Amino acid sequence: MKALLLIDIQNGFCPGGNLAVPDGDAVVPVANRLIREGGYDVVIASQDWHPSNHGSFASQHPGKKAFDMGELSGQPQVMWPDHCVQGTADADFHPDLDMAEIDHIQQKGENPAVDSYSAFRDNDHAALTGLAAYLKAQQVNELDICGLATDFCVKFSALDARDMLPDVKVRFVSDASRGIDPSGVKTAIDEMRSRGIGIVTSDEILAD
Ligand code: VGL
Ligand code: ZN
Repeated sequence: MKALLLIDIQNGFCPGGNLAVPDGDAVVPVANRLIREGGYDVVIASQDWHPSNHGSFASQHPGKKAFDMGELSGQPQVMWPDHCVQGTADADFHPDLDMAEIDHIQQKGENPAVDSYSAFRDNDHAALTGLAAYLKAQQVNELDICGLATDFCVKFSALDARDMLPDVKVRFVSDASRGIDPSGVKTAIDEMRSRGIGIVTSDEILAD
């Protein structure tokens, strides 16, 4: 079974959002083409879903400002602007994303004490979201991953898919993804490639 995993295509990561990724909304039409014409059996969307006191927010750390480095759950942590707070428009999926075709929504980042870049587990690897079990139950053996942001949630989700689902062929769809920092994007793609993740474009997928 072939699955498509759309990472965090939410208002918060698009222009006008609280943690806008440059050109983030450009992934929406590409994601919609993949959803409608990519031949997937299962389509999953992850949703960054933070309580308003989430520990990744600079606002929770006196003296810190957004994009400073700090610490959370004993690990170095980027201090993010408040973003994707549960129940706010910032946390909603982009209004043009074709949600009718989404089979499963995987929320993440609900524990205020730890961040969760990956759709599979928290950054400290202590708690699982349940997504790996869901994909196993669906007998998924091919997983394409794309969305926002390449250098954070997309990369960590792809690397966790590689680690947690060793029998699944994992690919990153580059033109259906955008990143926060250009040099971080390059490093992320190199890291994914070196870990056995395929790097493909939507045209290659749609031509199959
Ligand atoms: C993300 C930073 C904080 C992402 C989520 O979706 O890449 N990045 N929360
Ligand atoms: Zn977040």
